[in-house]
Amino acid sequence: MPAEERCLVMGVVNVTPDSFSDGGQWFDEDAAIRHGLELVRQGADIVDVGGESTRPGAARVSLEEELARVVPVIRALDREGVPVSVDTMRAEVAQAAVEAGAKLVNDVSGGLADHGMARVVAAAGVPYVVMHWRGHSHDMESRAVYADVVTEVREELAKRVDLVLAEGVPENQIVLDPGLGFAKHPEHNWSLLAGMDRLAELGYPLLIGASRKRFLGRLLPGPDGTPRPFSRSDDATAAVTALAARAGAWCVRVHRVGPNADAVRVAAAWTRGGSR
Ligand code: PMM
Repeated sequence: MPAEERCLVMGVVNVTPDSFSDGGQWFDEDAAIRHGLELVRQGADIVDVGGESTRPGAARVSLEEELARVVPVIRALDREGVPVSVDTMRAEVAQAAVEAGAKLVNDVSGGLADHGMARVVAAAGVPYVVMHWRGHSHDMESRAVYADVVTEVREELAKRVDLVLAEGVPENQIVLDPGLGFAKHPEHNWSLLAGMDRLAELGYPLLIGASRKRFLGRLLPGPDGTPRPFSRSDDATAAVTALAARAGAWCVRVHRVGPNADAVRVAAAWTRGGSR
């Protein structure tokens, strides 16, 4: 991926009834399209359209249902000139999404859920986000066992990269993602953020998806110890964005674009030591 002047902002449109923070809000096709356009107005560089919830414990949707949710939204946003990515673990969905205009494939399973994915991405010639993943949502909690999370995530990502390269995806199309919250407990997520430089040593751009995740709410409990709800963790998300951008992240994936678009600009000015 080309080096960008600043960290990119990927805005999320979950066309699902059950995603963790925005499930049901953009399930209707027109609402999803309007929301994608609004995210661009707020400063999103890319809009990530997904049709399958990956919240812990979520059941899978059928291929037909996933296609019906994402393809019309991607086609409509592409017609409006919006750069769209598709958030899917299925090669057939990635293929249909690219045909509908998607410019990037974001695969939370890093190719593990569907072994045909890398080949589809290679043929499509689009960037491929390979996320660290250990299993589907219904049992990912049991897989959150690490002796040294940064070393293990790094090694497992490096193995995924080898396989993806062997399937023909060019090196310069690969983006890596530590997969915050996916088979990770809060302490694992913080270790991975603190260890971003060790992940960057693999030599690929990094995407960070911390937005509204539970580990932020757990860090900021109310006076009675109850974790803060995701609906009030957008400020914490923007703080992670500023720090991740300053640490060299290529892109952040966020639900509320405005404050995060500001945060990446602040980080860029800080890094440059100037506003231009
Ligand atoms: N997180 C979610 C969905 N897709 N994609 C990438 N690359 N990285 C992530 O961390 C990620 C993702 C889950 O978030 P949501 O369901 O709350 O949008």
